[in-house]
Amino acid sequence: MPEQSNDYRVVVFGAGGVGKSSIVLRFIKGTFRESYIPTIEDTYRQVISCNKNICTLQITDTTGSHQFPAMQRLSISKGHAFILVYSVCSKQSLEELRPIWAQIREIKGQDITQIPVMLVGNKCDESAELKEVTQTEGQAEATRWGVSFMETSAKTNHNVRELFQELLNLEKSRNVSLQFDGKKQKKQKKKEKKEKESNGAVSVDDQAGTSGAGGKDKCLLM
Ligand SMILES: Nc1nc2c(ncn2[C@@H]2O[C@H](COP(=O)(O)OP(=O)(O)OP(=O)(O)O)[C@@H](O)[C@H]2O)c(=O)[nH]1
Ligand SMILES: [Mg+2]
Repeated sequence: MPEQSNDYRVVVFGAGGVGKSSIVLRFIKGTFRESYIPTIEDTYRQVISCNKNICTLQITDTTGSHQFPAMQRLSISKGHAFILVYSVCSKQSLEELRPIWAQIREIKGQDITQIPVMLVGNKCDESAELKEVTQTEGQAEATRWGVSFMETSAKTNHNVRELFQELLNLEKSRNVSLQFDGKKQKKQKKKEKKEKESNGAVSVDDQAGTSGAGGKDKCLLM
């Protein structure tokens, strides 16, 4: 298959049950489910802006428990940016990310600080007595690894959009940004759209949505 240079590919890695799918579904669809359905592999697409042009943000939600080494290597080779998720309630889930981080470094063959990589401590809504990794410990590990860090909660929607925005901000080789409507921003975006249309710009419906990605979001073409 020919390389689609218009795609910006983000890969989400982490142990089983840490909340990878929950983060992605919260971001793409704005939903959260309490029940746990392990993932084989899902890909979601969202229209974003790249160098002031339309671009597809492709998010690959990987399996936490049945990752084939060859699949993992392929995902890393093809990926432009990486989200490494652990659960703040499991120190082991943080430790399990280390080999993936090392493999990203090895496969990309460049200074890891040049690649957008975010270490994410999910489930930060959980009560203090259940937590095994403090924010300070997570941040310290990220600093050692030379990557960025954030705590999130897919459940309460804490830092989820910020995570993707921040990840795109880390991209140095092109100017990628989220441009789709959040509910809160709808009015504002409508206003912007009107203004842009009157200036001759175009608005594009979200064409994406494999695996159930909702089709309501919009992206403004500059
Ligand atoms: N309290 C809390 N629970 C969460 C959060 N995110 C996910 N969960 C729960 O954790 C469980 C696992 O979530 P998933 O998103 O399926 O985990 P996953 O990392 O995709 O798991 P695999 O697909 O097996 O690798 C589910 O029961 C979710 O409801 C969170 O932020 N807070
Ligand atoms: Mg999953």
